[in-house]
Amino acid sequence: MNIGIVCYPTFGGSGVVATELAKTLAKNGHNIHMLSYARPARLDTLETGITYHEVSINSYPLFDYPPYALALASQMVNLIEYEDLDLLHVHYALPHATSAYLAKQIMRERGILVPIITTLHGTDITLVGRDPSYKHVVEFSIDKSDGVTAVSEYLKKETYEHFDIQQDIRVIPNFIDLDRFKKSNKSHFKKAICPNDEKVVVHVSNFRKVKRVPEVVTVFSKIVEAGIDAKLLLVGDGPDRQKAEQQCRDIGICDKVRFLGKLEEVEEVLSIADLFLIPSGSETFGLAALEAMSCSVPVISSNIGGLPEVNIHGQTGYLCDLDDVECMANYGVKILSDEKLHKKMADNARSQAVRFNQDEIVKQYEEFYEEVSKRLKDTSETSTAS
Ligand code: GMT
Repeated sequence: MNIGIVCYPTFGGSGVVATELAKTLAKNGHNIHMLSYARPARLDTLETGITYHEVSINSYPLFDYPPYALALASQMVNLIEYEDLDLLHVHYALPHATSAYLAKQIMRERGILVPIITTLHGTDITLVGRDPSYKHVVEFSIDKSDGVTAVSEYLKKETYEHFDIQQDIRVIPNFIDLDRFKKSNKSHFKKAICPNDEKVVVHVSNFRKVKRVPEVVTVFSKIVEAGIDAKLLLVGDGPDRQKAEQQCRDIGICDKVRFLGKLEEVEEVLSIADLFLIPSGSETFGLAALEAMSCSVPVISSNIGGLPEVNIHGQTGYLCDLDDVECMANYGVKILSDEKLHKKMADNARSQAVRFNQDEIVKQYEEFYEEVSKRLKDTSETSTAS
């Protein structure tokens, strides 16, 4: 199939999922056209089977806010027409589903019918999408998509609860490349970071408030206070970094905490990790937790959103109530001080990650593409005949 994939390019969930999906679809023989306002972080320049198209937005003195959604729709029209797209798959509803709806209507006027699939990821439903300034348009655009997927059962439920949507939402969970994200021997790296064989606690995020990075530091300091000799590696960057740095100075644990910044090869850090912390205040899936689990790292997370669908309490790690740092620290100490328990949870974490095997989940997308395309074709033939 000729498939258009639209996403945000930044580090972070939906862009990563869209890009990994594009790569696997290309590997499976599809012809992929990716559309974004910048090259997606995980998309290499010479990726076989994928052509990258950039949305260009012309500014004009009248535009305090350049109309990105319109530029995107126009570029979608170009792709559908000149690249002969069979289907357009947009990731994150806002404004991608709206631009896609507009592009589809323009193409319909020209006698071409292209199915639109929207994948809901996170704050497009749980936060910004339901803001009164966007809600009506988001609701309408999702409902007008020909197929809608959500990355977890939780997100599907949230969508129905907060939007008046008649569409059937298919849950297709996020997935993981098990060959890339697996524990590998990084003893030189471990030795450099932990010369005294300290335990390694890791957190990976974009350091937005919702990720609760200061809580990660608090939990870690409590683990150390309880007598565990450990180091904390923080991967990523964002608004809460300075706050977390100051907190380390205040508590006096700077020598135990390393801020590694944004990294491409997260799996190298995860390979030396003994524990992963993700105390987020909102998380529809928690791709970062899945990446850790795939590298055989037990996870301690908050018990919110889609996290319980990924991290299984008492098996792959532990879940604690939101903001319960005592609970997270106690479980941290428990895992890090009991080798047998750690080994069992590490093995379980990898087995659980196997359930999200990239090849299997991408197959679900391909089947959904076929199903939605057929449904749209059948409906349009019926309405033409009557
Ligand atoms: O919605 C966001 O805040 C960012 C979002 C994204 O689209 O980059 O992340 C969401 O999508 C990821 C991929 O599906 C999920 O793994 C994350 O849990 C989810 N983030 C939130 O719900 C905060």
